[in-house]
Amino acid sequence: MGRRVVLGMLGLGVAGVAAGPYLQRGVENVVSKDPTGLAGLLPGGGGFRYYSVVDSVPTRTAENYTLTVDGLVDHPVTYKLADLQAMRQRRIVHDVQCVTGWRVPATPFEGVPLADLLDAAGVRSGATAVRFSCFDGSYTESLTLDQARQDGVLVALKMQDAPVNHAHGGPVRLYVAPMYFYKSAKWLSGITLTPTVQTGYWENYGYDVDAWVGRSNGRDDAPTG
Ligand SMILES: Nc1nc2c(c(=O)[nH]1)N[C@H]1C(S)=C(S)[C@@H](COP(=O)(O)O)O[C@H]1N2
Ligand SMILES: [Mo]
Repeated sequence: MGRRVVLGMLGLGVAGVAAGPYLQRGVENVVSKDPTGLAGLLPGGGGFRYYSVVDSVPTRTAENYTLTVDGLVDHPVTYKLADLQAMRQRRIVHDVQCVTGWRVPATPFEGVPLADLLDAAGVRSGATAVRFSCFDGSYTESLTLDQARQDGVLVALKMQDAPVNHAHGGPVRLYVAPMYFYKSAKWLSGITLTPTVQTGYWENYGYDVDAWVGRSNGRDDAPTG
């Protein structure tokens, strides 16, 4: 279901959505097993909320998905899905926490540690940060190189022990376990090593670049749910 349709059903304007993840609260579509999606329209339903900053995102499959690692690296490379599947996989079980306050406890994510992809590319000495781009054509994110090398950072191929589905950013999304979920870029298509941090989509609207859960965004006491 497209965002406009959801908004229309709720009788809300588009302006509120454009303002940011806080204000999306209540108009997000929960991605649930309900094929109609209608259960997800109930605010505070407890599950994941669906976020996209664009109205529609192309579908990518094993046949046409690619992930490029470039920028300040010795060996720029473009992976297909099968290449990523053939690499060492790591499974993490951690709470998902959105900056708006909703949380999904103990969610398994599985994929390639970002550190492994950085090592394979050979990070050059001038790089201090990583920029992520997405095949939705709009969303971007960033991490410092130190953050990117942390254990809890995966190029995730699985979520809840199943392939990451399209709504959740499949076939490949970023997962940054220790940070608010806006760092976990969906529909990941590019990893670029940069000389300095290039702020991401929501960060350009004032959200913290260092988005540690519980230590940023002034929402540390936000109620969950
Ligand atoms: N490409 C892309 N990635 C994104 C977003 C987005 O709008 N576009 N939203 C972010 C935010 S604010 C959240 S809370 C999560 C939501 O992930 P979900 O839709 O799988 O629940 O994705 C993050 N990654
Ligand atoms: Mo979010």
